[in-house]
Amino acid sequence: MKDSQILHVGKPNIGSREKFFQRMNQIMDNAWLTNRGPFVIELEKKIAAYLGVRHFISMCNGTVALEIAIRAMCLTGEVIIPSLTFIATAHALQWQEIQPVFCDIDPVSYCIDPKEIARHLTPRTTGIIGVHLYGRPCDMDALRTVAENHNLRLMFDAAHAFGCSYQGKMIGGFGDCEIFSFHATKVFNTFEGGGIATNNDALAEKIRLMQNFGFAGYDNVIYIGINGKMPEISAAMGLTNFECIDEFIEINRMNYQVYRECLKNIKGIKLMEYDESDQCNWQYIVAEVGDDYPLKREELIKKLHAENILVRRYFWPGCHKMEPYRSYYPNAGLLLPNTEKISSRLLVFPTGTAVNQEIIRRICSLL
Ligand code: T4K
Repeated sequence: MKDSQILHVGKPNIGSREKFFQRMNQIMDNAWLTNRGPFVIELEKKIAAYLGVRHFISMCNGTVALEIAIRAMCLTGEVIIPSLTFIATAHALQWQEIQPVFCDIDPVSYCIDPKEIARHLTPRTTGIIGVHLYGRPCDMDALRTVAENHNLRLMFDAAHAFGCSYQGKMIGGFGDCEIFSFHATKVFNTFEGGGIATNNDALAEKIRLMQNFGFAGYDNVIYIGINGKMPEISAAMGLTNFECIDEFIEINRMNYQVYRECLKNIKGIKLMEYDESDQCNWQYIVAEVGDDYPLKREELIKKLHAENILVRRYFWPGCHKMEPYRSYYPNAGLLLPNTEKISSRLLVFPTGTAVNQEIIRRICSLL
C-alpha cells in the first residue's frame, strides 16, 4: 500500500509550490536564514493584521510558544487547564515545574467548564489556560470573570483556532495572550511553527526578548531566554500558505457539509457542530460514537483502519491519564466525568485539501 492511498487526519494543506520555491531562492540570495529575517517580519505583520492584534510574535512551534508565554506571564505554582487537550498544553507547564491542574469540560463545547474552576483553586493557583478545542472558542466571558474574581492570569491555547472568531472578534485578541500552532497538520502551516498574539505591549516586548535568549541588544542579556525563533524557510511557507488561507477554510467548510449530510441518518454517530454565526476554520471533523451505534468505538477504528482510513482518537484518554500525570495524580479522573466520557467516544476524520466529496461519501458509506 502506497502512503498516498492512506487517508490521514492532518495531511498538510500546501499552497503554490512555485511561489514557495521563489521565496526559497530569495532566502538563498539574501543569505539570511533565521534571526528575524525579512520573511519572518512580513509574516508577523500579516498575521497581526489578520488577527486584529497589536503584536504577533512568530515561534519555532506551538509548544515553545506556550512555554515562553507561560514564563513571560510569570505563571508559577498551579495553573488550571482542561485535561481534554493535546499533551503539549500540560507539558509546557510541567516542563517548568508548574503543576497543571486538570479541570473538567463542558459537555457541549468540549472546552474547559468555567463553573468547574472554583473547586480547583488553591493559594498556589496563578492562572488559567483555556484551550479552544477543535477551533471552537472557550466561554471567554465566563473565564474572564473567574480570572478577575480570583486575581488569576488568563491565556489561551489557540493551537486549533487560527482563522476562528468569538462574537465577531478574531481569536488571538483574548486574555493576556493566545498561542497558535502552525504545525504541518494545522489548517495553516509553516512546516513547524507557531506564535503568540497579544495586545499587551510590555508582554510582547518580554516575549520577544525571551524568544532570543533574553538578548536586549548585542552582548546584553536581561532575562532567562531560550531559542524560540521561526526560521526564514518556515516563514516562506507561511507566506505562501497564507495566500490560500481562505481557500483552505472554504474547502474544510464544504467537507464538513458533506460529512454532515452523509452522517445525519447514521444512528449513534453524532457530528460535532460549529457555531456558524462566528468564523470557523472547520479544521477538525469530530464525531461522538454513542452507545446506540452497533460497534464500540475501538471496533469501528479497527475496521476503518483496515480500509486505510486512519481516523484518530484526539484527545483520548485525556492528559490526566498520560505520564507523568497519571502517576502524580492517580485520582484526577474522579473530578473529570465529562472528559472521561467524551474522550472515550471521540473520533476524528480526515479533511482538508487531501479529501474530496467522493472520498467523504465513501468513508460515510463504510460507517
Ligand atoms: N496545543 C494543542 C491544543 C495542540 O493540538 C498542539 C499540537 C499544541 C499545543 C502544540 O503545537 P506544536 O508544538 O505541535 O506546534 C499532531 C501534531 O504534531 C501536533 O502539532 C498537534 N497539536 C496534534 C493534535 O497532532 P501527533 O502526535 O498526532 O502527530 P502524528 O505524527 O501522528 O501526525 C498526525 C497525522 O498527520 C498522521 O496521521 C499523519 C499526518 N501527517 C503528519 C505530518 C507531520 C501528514 O500527513 N504529513 C505530515 O507532514 O500530533
